[in-house]
Amino acid sequence: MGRRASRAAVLAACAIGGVTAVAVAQQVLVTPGPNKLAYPAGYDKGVLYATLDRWDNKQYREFWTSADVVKAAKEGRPIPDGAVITLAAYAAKLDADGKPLKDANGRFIKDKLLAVNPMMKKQGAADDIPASIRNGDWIYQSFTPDGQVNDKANLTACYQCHLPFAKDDYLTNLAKLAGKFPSDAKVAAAGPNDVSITNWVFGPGAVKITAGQSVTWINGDDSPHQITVVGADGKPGQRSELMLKGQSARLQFDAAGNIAYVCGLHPSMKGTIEVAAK
Ligand code: HEC
Ligand SMILES: [Cu+2]
Repeated sequence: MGRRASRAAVLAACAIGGVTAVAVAQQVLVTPGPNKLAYPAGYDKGVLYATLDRWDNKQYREFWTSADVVKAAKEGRPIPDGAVITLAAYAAKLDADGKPLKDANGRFIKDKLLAVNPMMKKQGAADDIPASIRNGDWIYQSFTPDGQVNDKANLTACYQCHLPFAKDDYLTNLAKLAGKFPSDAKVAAAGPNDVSITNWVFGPGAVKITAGQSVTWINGDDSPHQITVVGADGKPGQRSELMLKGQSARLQFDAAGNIAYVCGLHPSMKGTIEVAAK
């Protein structure tokens, strides 16, 4: 992960965790260490249960795990103890203008491996993780492509970003693992105050409403999104529900003013709302 990626992670951590989480990020160093979560050698001999084109950072990502984990998710059982899920992040191949190239199916084409980021569920392994950010029995680690621990990775952000997904065993996409993910979702904006999210972009990026009205966002992406209003002080304010593909969320705005918002999970996604007085 480059410097930009880790800065984004810190930002997201702020957006997700609120003020207390920011304090935690600065004071507590979470170091599960390579001895607890070693490089998941041979991860790419397991099950590739999902791939993802990340339009926001021009990455192509693969998600790997073992057959028993997929089976448990499909049968609606808890993720088994010892489960390892690995995210392999690749740079997408770009054209001369820096735009991602697409294959015959319109998907990104993978270029260089950038990072191998596993998470492991193991009883006892997370006992030294601060309670404010603990994700049950899960621990996280980040490795460089050559299998070394990436000591520049912000592991605290892993915990903070996955924390809101507690009801899905801290997985951002349990539905994908269970094979229940909608392959297609209708996201055409229905009302004047609707914003569709397509390819990590808010459309339209700017909406105008009158005080007391609400805005509805509809997620058409394979990744979850969460609207997070940026307060006047730059700190995260009002937040929406998490939206998986095909899901929507609504926020009401009662005070006149100009509002800036980001996606709490992908802080490079930005939009604005102009709220006129009634
Ligand atoms: C900015 C928020 C954020 C941070 C920080 C973050 N993740 Fe995630 N993670 C996500 C999202 C969103 C997904 C869904 C796929 C995507 O968008 O790439 C995901 C997916 C994953 C998955 C696939 C399993 C699943 O369904 O959740 C693994 C494994 C994973 N992340 C590991 C890590 C590790 C290890 C770190 C820290 C080095 C980390 N993540 C940091 C948001 C985050
Ligand atoms: Cu997002």
